[in-house]
Amino acid sequence: MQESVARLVGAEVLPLIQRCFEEHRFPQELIPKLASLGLLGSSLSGYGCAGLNAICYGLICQELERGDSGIRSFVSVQSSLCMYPIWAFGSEEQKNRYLPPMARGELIGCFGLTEPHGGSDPANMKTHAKKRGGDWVLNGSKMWITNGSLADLAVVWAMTPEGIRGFLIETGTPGFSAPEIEHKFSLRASVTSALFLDNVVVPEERVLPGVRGLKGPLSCLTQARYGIAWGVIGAAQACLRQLLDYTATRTLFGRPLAANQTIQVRLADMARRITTAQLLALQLGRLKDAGVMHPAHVSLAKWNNCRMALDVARDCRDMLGGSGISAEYVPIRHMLNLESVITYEGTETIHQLTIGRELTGLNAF
Ligand code: TGC
Ligand code: FAD
Repeated sequence: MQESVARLVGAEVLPLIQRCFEEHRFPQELIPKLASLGLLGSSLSGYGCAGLNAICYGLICQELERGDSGIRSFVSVQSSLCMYPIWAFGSEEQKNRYLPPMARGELIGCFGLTEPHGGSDPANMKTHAKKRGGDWVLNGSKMWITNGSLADLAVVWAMTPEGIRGFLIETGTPGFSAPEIEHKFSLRASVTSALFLDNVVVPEERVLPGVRGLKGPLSCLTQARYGIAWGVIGAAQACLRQLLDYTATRTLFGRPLAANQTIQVRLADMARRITTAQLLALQLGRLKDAGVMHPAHVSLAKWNNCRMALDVARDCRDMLGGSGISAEYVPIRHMLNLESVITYEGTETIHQLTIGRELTGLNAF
């Protein structure tokens, strides 16, 4: 699976991604190719999904993010944030209606949790749903939503008198709009949007029956954060790979840059950090496959591996000198993307405080 995805990234992603990043465009033409390899909902079983184990899913994320974080984001959101809650908490009718076309890439999802007033504290949710006869009426807004403007289906979390619940909103529903957020300096090859809900009517059969409360969206985040912990390794690998070529061929002071001790120390340190991040992700995958992975394990890996990848990308950018600011070289694109990746799915501080709470038993949020 890893080799198949690596081939796809080499043949289909790398030739166009720099241009997409510059043009602020998500390459939608890749969706059928991602789907035909079974990469959408790959770790779910049944309903046209591939049923792969957690380590396979991780390796898929790693290879995709070697191409660009935006491509891995697309797959994460479709698989872990949209298909997973339908698979885990949906009715049979909802699963049959949505999962097979989502696995085929014919129906695209987005996940609306974050709100404009503060994404780190989703318990303080303002978007609300009120019962009207057999329907729900939703009002509110969501911010920074990946895939928002290209989605056919939005999984929106809203406060109800019964606590937070998940609503499946087909995006043509009157009162729903999803304008794209422009002028981003990060994840430019990914669609990010706001969602507005103005008296959106959702029938009861489009509410996820299997979960109530914040643990619904947080369980989805656990799945997606797991994929990120693997994915960022690919971004760091791509930076180091290019730096090895560059430092081998650039001659300064009469010798290859790579022949300097301080350069070799920095390269070696990157290999150390990438390898330990990969071992952490591998062990996390083993725990997940054994059914004993805890959200705090995921926080540790998301924090460590995003920090590792961002530091590696920045250091690679530096060792490329002036060339490091050019889009011709991958580190600056990965570095800019990783500024989002370290923020979304729980900022670094959120994951540090999660581990702090686990260690001390005291809630510092
Ligand atoms: P807290 O009291 O800790 O928990 C409430 C309930 O949820 C359960 N729980 C979890 N369940 C599953 N997975 C997890 N990771 C869980 N964490 C907590 C918990 O057991 C409890 O259940 P119950 O039955 O007792 O009710 O809640 P809190 O309000 O104290 O919040 C804790 C905190 C700060 C960690 C949480 O709010 C948080 O994670 N904040 C960060 C929000 C975040 O990450 N947002 C991401 C939005 S989506 C996104 O960024 C997508 S980007 C995708 C892409 O493009 O790739
Ligand atoms: P805030 O929560 O306002 O945080 C601001 C700062 O305060 C951060 O540094 C944070 O670490 C710090 N902070 C917060 N609380 C504390 C505390 N208790 N102690 C100390 N410091 C604290 N969301 C979705 O729902 N769906 C998506 O698909 C999605 N995609 C995204 C794509 C992109 C490109 C980006 C950038 C974001 C996306 N998000 C999405 C939103 C993302 O999850 C949030 O940006 C993130 O959770 C942080 O929320 P915030 O931006 O409101 O920052």
